[in-house]
Amino acid sequence: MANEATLALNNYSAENIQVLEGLEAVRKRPAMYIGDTGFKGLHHLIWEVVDNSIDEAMAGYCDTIHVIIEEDESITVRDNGRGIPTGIHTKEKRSALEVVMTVLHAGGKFDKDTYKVSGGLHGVGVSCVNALSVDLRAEVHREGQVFEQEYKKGIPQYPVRAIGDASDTGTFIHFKPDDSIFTVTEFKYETVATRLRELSFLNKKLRLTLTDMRDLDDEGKPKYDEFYSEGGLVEFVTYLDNTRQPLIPEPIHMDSDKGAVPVEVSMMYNTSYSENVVSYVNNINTIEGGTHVSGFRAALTRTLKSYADKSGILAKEKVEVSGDDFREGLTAVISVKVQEPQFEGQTKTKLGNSDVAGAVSQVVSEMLDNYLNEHPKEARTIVDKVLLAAKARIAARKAREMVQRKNVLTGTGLPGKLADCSETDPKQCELYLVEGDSAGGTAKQGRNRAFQAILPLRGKILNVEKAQEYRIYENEEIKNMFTAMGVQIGMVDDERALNIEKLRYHKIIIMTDADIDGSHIRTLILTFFFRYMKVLIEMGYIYIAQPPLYLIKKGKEERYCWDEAQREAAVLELGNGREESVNTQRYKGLGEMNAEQLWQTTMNPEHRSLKQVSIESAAEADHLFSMLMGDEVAPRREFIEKNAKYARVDV
Ligand code: 0RA
Repeated sequence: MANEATLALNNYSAENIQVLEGLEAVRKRPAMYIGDTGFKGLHHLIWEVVDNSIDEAMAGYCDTIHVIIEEDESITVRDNGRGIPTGIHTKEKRSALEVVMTVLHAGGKFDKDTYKVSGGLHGVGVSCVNALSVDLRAEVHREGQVFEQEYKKGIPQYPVRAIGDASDTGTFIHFKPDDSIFTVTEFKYETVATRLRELSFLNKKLRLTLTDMRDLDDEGKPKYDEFYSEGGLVEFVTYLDNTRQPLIPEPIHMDSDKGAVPVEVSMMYNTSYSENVVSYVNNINTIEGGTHVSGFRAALTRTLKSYADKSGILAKEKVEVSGDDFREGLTAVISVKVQEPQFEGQTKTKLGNSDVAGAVSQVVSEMLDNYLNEHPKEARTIVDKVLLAAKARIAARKAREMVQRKNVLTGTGLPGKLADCSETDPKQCELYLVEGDSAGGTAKQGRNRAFQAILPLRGKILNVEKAQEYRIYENEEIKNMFTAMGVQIGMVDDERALNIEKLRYHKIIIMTDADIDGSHIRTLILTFFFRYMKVLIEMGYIYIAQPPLYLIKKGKEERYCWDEAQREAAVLELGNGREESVNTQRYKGLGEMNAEQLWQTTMNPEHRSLKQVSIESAAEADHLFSMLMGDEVAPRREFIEKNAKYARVDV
């Protein structure tokens, strides 16, 4: 880098020194700009480039965006917008294209009229992608001509040049991430597809395509998907709820771009007990919610309550209805566009702008009130559901108070089954959630008691997808998890919130058998974390232990293997490739290992491999869990059949 920078400096003017310093800052501290240099950061490069095209689409000039994963793990993004301007930028004295590609945050600066609101979570612009790519080529079709410029690690290789005629307009960016910066270099099709699907719902009538040149079929055709939504958020909630039973025939849609903040909300009621509100600011998923979600909730409660009051239903029933009750069985998508979003919270995905609450609340109050008045039958169904929820909630509160009071009475409040560790700094502490008392016993013997705690879970834990909230407080295994972890569910501003101030472990490791039952139990536990402790997943505290699948032995030599490739390598090494000359043990359960083996293979931080659970897309995860654990059998069967050969579900 230093060499290239000096070389290029010779023929660059003073302004460009700043540019090089900017690009160098990105290369020195990439994580500051794109979050991390692993899987997430790598994919962030695509989002950053696609975001620029989405801006062009939101401005009304682009209706198609193509994304191609090339065979060599480089990426092409192409749109049919106006094309990045190529003329000389008056202040910078060089092509605007070069400025956009090399100056941090230069994205749409010189076009005040462009309504620039998109931008990835970090919103750093395409120049960061350029700085972190060994090669990048930009091609612009504009004003009848084709222009191009190429860069290496962000440094232009020649001035922008015209190379031919064009009859269309658009921007084409092809980049190859620098593998000396990224620890992961392989793009994952499903991750890109999920995000493009989400973007198509959030930006109706925009066509997004994905092509994977690494994955050709028998006829040489690459894997391909097209994402297009005519109805936008209405189709999004319908998609999210397609595994649940609807309570009303159609989603309720609310939309307004009259005010300072464009607001779009689509909501549906189903017969389940869970609340699923997915929210976005400038196409970014706000996992922790924020002012737009508060505004929505306030308006929902106020409007439904006032309708129920007016219709006299509430007076008849003597239950005290709270905000939560209006959201049982609710699936909603909220999308707002905010000029200068402020993100706060534990994971910087909580909208802080206070004026947005009022804007959302106004739109929702007005349009929901209209809906209720025009649809008396549906309105009645919703209010009845709310009343049922209120009654169940009162039962839940009693159950919850019982649990929490009991903890106070027993002093430390720790469950008897927990074998705690001696270390008290949560950052150093690990909690293993282990399937079954017998494996739990082995883990207790094998662990390092200084920093590893063991909580055995007996058999199947409650399926929270099908249970009302109060039932989780009656479930022994779930209660034990709450108390062992030191977290509590309480109400903050009329919202159910998880208090993690006293969280006792920063690694919570799910350890189950490597068979069907084990994977079912793992999914049950993950569903519980997803529905009730999502923030722990978001903080990166939840892990899955990876016990080995095989032990290959010959004489005194032993090799543990975690996959088929390792098994073959071990057979080659110990048995010269002959299966019959080695002893192969296939581990089905943790119980087949003794304490020492379990420690060496699965618990010892020096040898073990842990899989960190992350939520790539909250909407997609909701869809997955409701399908895997919900009532409808058909979609689940279809999913399992489709994914059978992978026999693994990534969440
Ligand atoms: C600045 C100004 C204009 C368009 C763009 C940027 C633009 C950027 C990107 C990035 C990817 N695709 C893009 N398409 C357009 C407007 C220029 C005009 O007035 O014609």
